[in-house]
Amino acid sequence: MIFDIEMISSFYRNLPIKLAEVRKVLRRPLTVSEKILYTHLFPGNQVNSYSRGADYVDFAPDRVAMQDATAQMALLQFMMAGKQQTAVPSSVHCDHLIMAKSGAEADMKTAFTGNKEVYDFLSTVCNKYNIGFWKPGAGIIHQIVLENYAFPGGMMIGTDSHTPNAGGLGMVAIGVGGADAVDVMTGMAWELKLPRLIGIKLSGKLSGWASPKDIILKVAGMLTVSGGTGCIVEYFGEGAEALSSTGKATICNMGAEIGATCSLFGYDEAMARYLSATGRKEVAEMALSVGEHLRSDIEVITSPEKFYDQFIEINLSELEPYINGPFTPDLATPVSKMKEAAEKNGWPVNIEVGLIGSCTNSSYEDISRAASVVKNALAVNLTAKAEFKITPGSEQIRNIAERDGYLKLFEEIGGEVFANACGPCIGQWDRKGSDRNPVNSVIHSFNRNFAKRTDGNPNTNAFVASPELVTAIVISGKLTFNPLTDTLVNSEGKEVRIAEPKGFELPPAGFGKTDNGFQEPAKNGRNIEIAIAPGSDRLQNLAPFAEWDGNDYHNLPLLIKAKGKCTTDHISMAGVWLKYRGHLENISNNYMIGAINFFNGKANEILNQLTGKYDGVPAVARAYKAAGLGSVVVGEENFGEGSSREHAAMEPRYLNVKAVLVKSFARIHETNLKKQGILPLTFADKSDYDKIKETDKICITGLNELAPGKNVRVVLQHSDGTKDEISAKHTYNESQIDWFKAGSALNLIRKSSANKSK
Ligand code: MIC
Ligand code: SF4
Repeated sequence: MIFDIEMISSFYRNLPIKLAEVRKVLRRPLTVSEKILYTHLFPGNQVNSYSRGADYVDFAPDRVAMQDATAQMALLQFMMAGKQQTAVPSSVHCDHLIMAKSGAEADMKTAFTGNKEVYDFLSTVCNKYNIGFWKPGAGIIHQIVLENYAFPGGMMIGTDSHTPNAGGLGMVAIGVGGADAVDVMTGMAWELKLPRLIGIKLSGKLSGWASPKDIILKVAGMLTVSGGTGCIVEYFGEGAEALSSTGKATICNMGAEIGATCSLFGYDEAMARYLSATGRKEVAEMALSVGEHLRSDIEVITSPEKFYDQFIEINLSELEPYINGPFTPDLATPVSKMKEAAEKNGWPVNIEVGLIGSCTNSSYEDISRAASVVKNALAVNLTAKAEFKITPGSEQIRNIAERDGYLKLFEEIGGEVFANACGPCIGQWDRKGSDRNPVNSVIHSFNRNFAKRTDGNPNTNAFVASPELVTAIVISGKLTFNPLTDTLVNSEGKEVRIAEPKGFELPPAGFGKTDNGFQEPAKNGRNIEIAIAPGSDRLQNLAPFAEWDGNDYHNLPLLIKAKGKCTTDHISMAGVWLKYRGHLENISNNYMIGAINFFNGKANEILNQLTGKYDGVPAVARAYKAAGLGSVVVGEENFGEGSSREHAAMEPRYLNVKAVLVKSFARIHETNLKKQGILPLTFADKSDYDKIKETDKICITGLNELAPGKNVRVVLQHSDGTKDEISAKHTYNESQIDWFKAGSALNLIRKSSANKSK
């Protein structure tokens, strides 16, 4: 069955007509993402030559995807909007809440019992509102979307930052917070500042140990974790066309690690092959019939510097495998330089565990190449020195990996297969003995490696590499092993080498048939009741946030001045906290507990200005709230980098934080704050960060005159009676200012639904 085939065919039918309209106005060659964006303008919006990086534009995405950890809050908000069903095809995927501990079977059982209440809630909401529900065990959201829903030229949003994975099938797919998903599911326009464009030409051809993963690891090293902020990254060139569709998806997936809005490739034969192999030949044919509209115009390809805001070229023939990390995905080290880098930085070189799979690298190609490394190693009598874990991205992939003997090969070197879920990628890996572990290293083919993200242990140094390199490193046991040049000693004491990996782009015996774990929504969900057990500690109905009272903010105590990297994992930790993702009050107890207090260098220990004592961040915020006080959070660069989780914005809202003032924001987090009614401000002069003192009371004035492009006045009242007056920037446009005034974006939607039903 092809999902939503009518929507897809109507899109392809209308594409040439819509694009002709766009061309009449723009009158210049277009890149592929411009074609997709301009043909997805919200109905009624005129085609204009919008300015990239400046104009906010209203879009109408084709679909929405949500994963269980973010869907709870998204759907709790959607339920408040008063609609009978979602306006566009939407889906929910149960993947994040499954822990990795004792292998797939046992872990699935634990998940079903432990998360029953949440799964029941999600499946009932899906039934009621016509949303596709993918049961636990079906697979990880991005892999399922690629296998079933993505189509070239389409546009989707997803409540997960790695939604851009679908760029591997030529889709503009963007990670957002739940409130954005609510916009689209309620049929409202979805607004985005028109991204700037980065063009990356891939010339040459990959060979040997180099893989698509190494392309994005290199790009992350070049552009850093914030280099893609506000940009769409487009890949093209002969090297791009030679990549499999799933390899392209890996690259797009990890574009989230450079902060990119999304990444994508133009439609090509590799995509057609993948669509056909996954049962969507009809989609491939339709796409082919309008192929020229699903790629950049030839002028763009031949003179990219003229059309992109930034242009980079990478020669794949010279590309070395990379290992990125620890603690940040942009610290890129080519494998040949690892010995030097590890020594210089004191990274522990003994690898304890290697993990492959996840939403990033679970393709048949990845699995078959990793398996060939095992086979080559076994052939020369090598055994594995480190533990090996495999997290398949979907049941479909797990099933054929088993059928084709790959899982057996992995088991031969001690590999253990986890559930088709996020587990070890999101701090949900209950690694045996990890709490007692001193500084140690693990390596994986996932995408993120922030502190605590794999096993919850801050001492674990996590490195990121391709699945084939992870496998070779597992066999050698050393981070510094370079399979291109190094030998290993085998069980007979001989020096041997591991031959280079070989794999299959697509399964020669096809994808096969399996129970894919899909639950079709009820035909008519009107009478379905959604019950949340009173007193539940997992789920809680939301109450609307209060409207802004029209007054400036005066004397707000500083809550925390965060120092250094402050990702969404620092703001609202995952791991054990995932279980409260549907309960705002409970999850607010993790607010900023990972952030480092500038004044004492400690996590979760800040001054309570009311008592003069130190306490945890949530406790102090609650104390201010109880005393009727708002508060202010201060931070540094790329604040809120990482996940799309809007809990990172709803928690401070719930705890009465009024403004977050930082040097710069990550895109999704900034929007999430705006949507929930918190002021996201940036220092006009970044050095003003230094003026913030621990006992400051902060005033933010001129809020009644809040206007696009106009700075806000912030007064820091220091406890010694002196003052500093500084200026802060914001990126609100007119309609977003209304979100602030209404108390949240959702309050506005509710008002308009209520007016319509009157
Ligand atoms: C992640 O990779 O960080 C997550 C967990 O998938 C998040 C979503 C979440 O926090 O639920 C993301 O990337 O958006
Ligand atoms: Fe899941 Fe990890 Fe992928 Fe996020 S990055 S969707 S946690 S597998």
